[in-house]
Amino acid sequence: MSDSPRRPLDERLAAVHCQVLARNPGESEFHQAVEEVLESLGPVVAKHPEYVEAAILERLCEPERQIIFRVPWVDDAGAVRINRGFRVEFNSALGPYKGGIRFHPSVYAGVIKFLGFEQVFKNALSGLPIGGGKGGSDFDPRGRSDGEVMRFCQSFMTELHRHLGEHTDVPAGDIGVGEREIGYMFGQYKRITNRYESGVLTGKGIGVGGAQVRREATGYGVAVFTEEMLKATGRSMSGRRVVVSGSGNVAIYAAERAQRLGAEVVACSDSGGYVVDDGGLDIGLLRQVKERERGRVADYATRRGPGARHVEGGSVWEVPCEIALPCATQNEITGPDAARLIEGGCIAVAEGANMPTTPEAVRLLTGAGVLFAPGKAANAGGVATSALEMQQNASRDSWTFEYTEARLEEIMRGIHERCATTAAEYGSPGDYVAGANIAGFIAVADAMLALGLV
Ligand code: NDP
Ligand code: 2IT
Repeated sequence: MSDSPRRPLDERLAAVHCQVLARNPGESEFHQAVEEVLESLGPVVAKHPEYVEAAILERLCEPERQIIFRVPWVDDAGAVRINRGFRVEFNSALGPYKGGIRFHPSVYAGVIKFLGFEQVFKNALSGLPIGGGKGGSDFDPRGRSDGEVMRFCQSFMTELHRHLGEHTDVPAGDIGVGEREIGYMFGQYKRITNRYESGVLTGKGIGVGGAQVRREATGYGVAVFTEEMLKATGRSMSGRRVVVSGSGNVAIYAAERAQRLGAEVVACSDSGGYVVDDGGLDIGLLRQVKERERGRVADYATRRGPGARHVEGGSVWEVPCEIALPCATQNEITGPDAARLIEGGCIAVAEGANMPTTPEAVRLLTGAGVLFAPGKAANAGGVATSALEMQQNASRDSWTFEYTEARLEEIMRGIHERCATTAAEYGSPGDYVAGANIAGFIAVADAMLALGLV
């Protein structure tokens, strides 16, 4: 649940909120994601009674389908293990359900539902024909051998495959799921169905139908969105001190693209601590340690030498910066972290992760005039490039890195523009949270109206 007093909701929205709390007890992340959207929608329901009459909000908050299943597998010692698998097919008004799969011990229904709910708006905002969904498991890949990960992925897909299809539901990666896991899942899907249905999963390796730039897309998109946001106020990233949290897929490529824009990226983290590298992160070394060796940021610091120091435990938000790019996980920037960022001279926060900033922190940051880009907008480059992968798979084509990157950048600039103009139109100029929520909502709501009560 949110850790700050909420703005009072319009009574039609308050009724939806009550119903969500009653129907989904204990799912605090889902409650938080819904509250944050409802808080933006007052001016929309006032202007568009047709959305209220058709119960669009009640329908949007109730997933179209939720699948929970047992995932049995055998570890390297021969012991039988059981995990829980999820796929929440949230909304298909705009296209097939689309969204990642997360493997992390913290996964439960509330996490998958918050992610699926966010995905609906994010995907709509991208302007591409994709609905929203999310999946995952409480499986912890940390310390598991390659064989164990493969057997887990195969068992997970043995159940999930019956719910998927290139026109039905198209998963991709998220925390704990990258090209390796997508490859094993696609292999199992192909074996069970006897179909080389490339468009059923995105984030595949380049050699098995994957798209150029998908690996880099989320992080690149975050940096491009941040630059657009700064540009709108006559500033830029160049020469500015940036801190990134996490050191996974999103963090690495956000850091790389920020460097290309001239920023000094001085810190990143993992769940064990953070590294400060005053010379600027060495992306080649970071990729070697994290992607190829599956190591820790502590290993990066050791290998990097005296310029870099590792701080065991603690929060990376202790490191002063002008631009903060949270790219690890939900609720990682708390109120006290936000206060520290403001004090340290932070001018912009862009969410690479999904919902990494608590409501209290968002309120503090925006209240202090810090530019704030919500994940639905800032991290949409990943799923947008997934949609480009689906497009290439459907036409049995493959595009160059340069062409795909140009498409991604055009999409990110379009999302920025849509957020900014929508926020201004609905009376909150400069409020990217309102802009993203309202623009995403209207696109889905109009599609739902057009499709009737289904
Ligand atoms: P990865 O698994 O590649 O990396 C996750 C990183 O975040 C790791 O450094 C991990 O550290 C850290 N992390 C994860 N959970 C926690 C936690 N509970 N506490 C502290 N650190 C944590 O995942 P991604 O980079 O793909 O995803 C990162 C975020 O970006 C997520 O919120 C995801 O939903 C979001 N996202 C991802 C997209 C994608 O295309 N992959 C697209 C859009 C958003 P450790 O290894 O120690 O766990
Ligand atoms: O949160 C996200 O947008 C993702 N994990 C990517 C989803 C996708 O389908 O590429």
